[in-house]
Amino acid sequence: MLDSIQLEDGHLTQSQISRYWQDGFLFPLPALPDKKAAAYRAELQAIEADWLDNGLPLPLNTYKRVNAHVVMPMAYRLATEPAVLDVIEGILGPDIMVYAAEFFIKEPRTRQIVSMHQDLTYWGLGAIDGLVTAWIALSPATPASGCMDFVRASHKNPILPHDDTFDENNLLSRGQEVRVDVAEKDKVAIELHPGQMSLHHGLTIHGSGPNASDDRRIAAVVRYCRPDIKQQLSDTDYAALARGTDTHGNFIHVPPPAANFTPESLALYDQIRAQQSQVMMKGAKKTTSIYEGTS
Ligand SMILES: O=C(O)CCC(=O)C(=O)O
Repeated sequence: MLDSIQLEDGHLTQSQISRYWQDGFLFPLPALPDKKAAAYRAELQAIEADWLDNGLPLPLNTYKRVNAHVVMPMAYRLATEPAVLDVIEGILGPDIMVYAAEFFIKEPRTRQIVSMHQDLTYWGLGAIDGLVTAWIALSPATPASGCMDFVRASHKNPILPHDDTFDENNLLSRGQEVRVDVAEKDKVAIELHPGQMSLHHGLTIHGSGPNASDDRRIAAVVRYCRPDIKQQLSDTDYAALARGTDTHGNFIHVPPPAANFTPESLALYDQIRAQQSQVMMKGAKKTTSIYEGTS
């Protein structure tokens, strides 16, 4: 694994920003000190222990995998970590919203994968530059544990055709796979230490293999956007203002949850779920939900 790219006063330099726009990704970047990454992992695991059978309306996995920041304060806190936002500013500018925060978890020695895809395919936001994903490692991400693979400069493509596989071992809602054969030599393995992160553009082709290691592979995945981007397939969408101002009004603002799974936050979660699954499932060949089969 590589040492983190050196930031300048916590911010990306001009040449690092150029590299992001050239490659469609950038890594490994510092996100959290080791101790903080371990503390977030412990906090997540405490929620897993406390809430697995605690009468939640939906399976706990669902809340972890989609829009965790709406119902879990630690996910909101992680998504708005100042050191991460300082880096994101170099890509998006001073006004930053959290569009989504999700935990992508692969248990030890399991077969779950993520097929090669472009994130923006089903989000109804268009083929935009105003969204970037930070993939923050909370455990080691290596080829053995199923780290992500990126295809360099693939973000220069438009949204490409995808096929829905609905494969049960796929962590994506529709098992969507880009209709392009990606050669092994074109995959860049995104190895990260706990506390490091990668950034990727919403059109970058990426995926990941199974976790053959003895540890869990845990990532906090945060999608940041500029307030001027707009949902194109429905009247509303939701995002949390993390830094700066929103003078556009394109999003209903998500507040930080007061505690884990409060009745208010669960109600908001359902509202967002209804809107986003309607957008995401437009054109699906088989009925499913972005909140089903997620783990
Ligand atoms: O965690 C993974 O393996 C894939 C995550 C992913 O597809 C994403 O962050 O966009």
